[in-house]
Amino acid sequence: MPTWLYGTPSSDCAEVAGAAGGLALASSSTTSSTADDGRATTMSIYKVRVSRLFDRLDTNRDGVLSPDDLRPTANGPSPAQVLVTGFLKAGDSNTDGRMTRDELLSHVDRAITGRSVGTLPPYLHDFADTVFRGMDTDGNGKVGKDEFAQYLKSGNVIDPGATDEFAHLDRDGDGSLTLDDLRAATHHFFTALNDVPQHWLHAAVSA
Ligand SMILES: [Ca+2]
Ligand SMILES: [Ca+2]
Ligand SMILES: [Ca+2]
Repeated sequence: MPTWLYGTPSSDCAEVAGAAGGLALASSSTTSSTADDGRATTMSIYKVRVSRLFDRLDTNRDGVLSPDDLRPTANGPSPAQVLVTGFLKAGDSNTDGRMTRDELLSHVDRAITGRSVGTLPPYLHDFADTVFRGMDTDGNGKVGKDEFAQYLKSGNVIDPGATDEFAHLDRDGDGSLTLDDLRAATHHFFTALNDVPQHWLHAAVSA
């Protein structure tokens, strides 16, 4: 029985895992659609998000995260490189250089769930920093709405309403995002038990 399923009768496990896999095939579907299948709700919403992230990062579709999923980049590590490298360093429990979905989900449970922003694993801060630098194209230390929209576009995120996430991420509502906003958004993505912005992160890992 996968360690990330708590209190679930073992007969449900395969179907819950199947629901997560199904999300991979319909990555543009909304989280709420999983509620159609009552069993899928036994997986916490943040794990559904992380499971989708796994599918996006597994670019060679072999069912594990490894260096083989990473494309070389010209200007320093990409957000996807920061994440996959961080996951492997911190959560590859059997140290075979590959991380399965279950290993990732149990790493999230062990090292991320229940932590504050300040005590997140350092690689998640590096991730937020890397995304922020990518968004702040004019380098003024803030991300404006146009920079945010351009970032989504460059990550091929064209879902209607994706740019509306800006208002949720801009916690003080002053029309620009700070690095702290991005760190908070990263924390929410991996821990929040409610629906939180995720298009920005999808753009980040496909850029
Ligand atoms: Ca892979
Ligand atoms: Ca800027
Ligand atoms: Ca702001």
